[in-house]
Amino acid sequence: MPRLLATQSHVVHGYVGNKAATFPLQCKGWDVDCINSVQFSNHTGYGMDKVFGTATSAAELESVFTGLKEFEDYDAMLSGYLPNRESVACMAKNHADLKRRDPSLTWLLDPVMGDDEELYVDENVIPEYKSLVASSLVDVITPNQFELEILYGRKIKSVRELQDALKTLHQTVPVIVVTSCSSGLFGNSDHLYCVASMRGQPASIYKIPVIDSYFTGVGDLFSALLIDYIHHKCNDSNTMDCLDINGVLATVHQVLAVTLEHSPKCVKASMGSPLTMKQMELRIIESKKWFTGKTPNENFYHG
Ligand code: PXL
Repeated sequence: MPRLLATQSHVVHGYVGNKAATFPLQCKGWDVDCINSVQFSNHTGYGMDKVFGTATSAAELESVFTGLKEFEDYDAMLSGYLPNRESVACMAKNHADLKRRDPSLTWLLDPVMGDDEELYVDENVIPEYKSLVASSLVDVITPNQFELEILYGRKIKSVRELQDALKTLHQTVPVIVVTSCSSGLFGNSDHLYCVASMRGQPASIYKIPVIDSYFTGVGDLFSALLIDYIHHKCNDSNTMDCLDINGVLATVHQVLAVTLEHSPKCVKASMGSPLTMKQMELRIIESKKWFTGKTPNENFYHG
């Protein structure tokens, strides 16, 4: 059974971070070890005054990593939301140590910093993620366009500039998936555009119809399914000859469809509204068949 270490949020109620990633990965046959970067009552979309709990301090994270030294036969590592510079630095040091000891391990870093021009972590995490991305240790990154621009150090206003950014970051990172690009880049706001790029190959664009609601944890589910896909792709055929993430996107899309099916009709979730947030929590358990069965065949490939 492949073993994965995941360092990201824990919410007691709902499905973001490790709560969104663990069950799908377990369904796919992974033994998942979770380090919780925070323990919150619920995700922050409920409203900042409705989030209770604490972030794990860097000293506490370090202590957990120390205890894990006994069991470090991981095949993959994943990280997501970490709230401050100290926690990012602690994850970076410990994940890097594991990767140096076993370079065959697949390392996916989601450089969670913000979206739509807004940072939602401390600004001083930026240099930590930049130096990690430059370390040549990370195999896969999954920034959104805003995060890609931060890592690249420049705004991206055209597909040409996007290609330049990917080329620059590919100097140190073999696989980059830009999870959502601004509609300005591809010119259609009814769709979300995702760009998957492997070093030395042309990037692929995927076009996904936007579901007009507010889902949280979708990126965490996506990165979990992506690391499963990439790990098997590399290990089953011993090489990564192409990167086709359609199956990953189609599975995420099915989870959103299941979530909508289970929500009261005519509810449109909005930030800061606890009732609608609760109704739109990802229906991870109800989506089990999409993690265990045949990959859905909806096609989002755009070119
Ligand atoms: O990636 C989603 C996420 C993770 N962790 C926490 C969050 C959210 C989204 O709101 O609040 C704590």
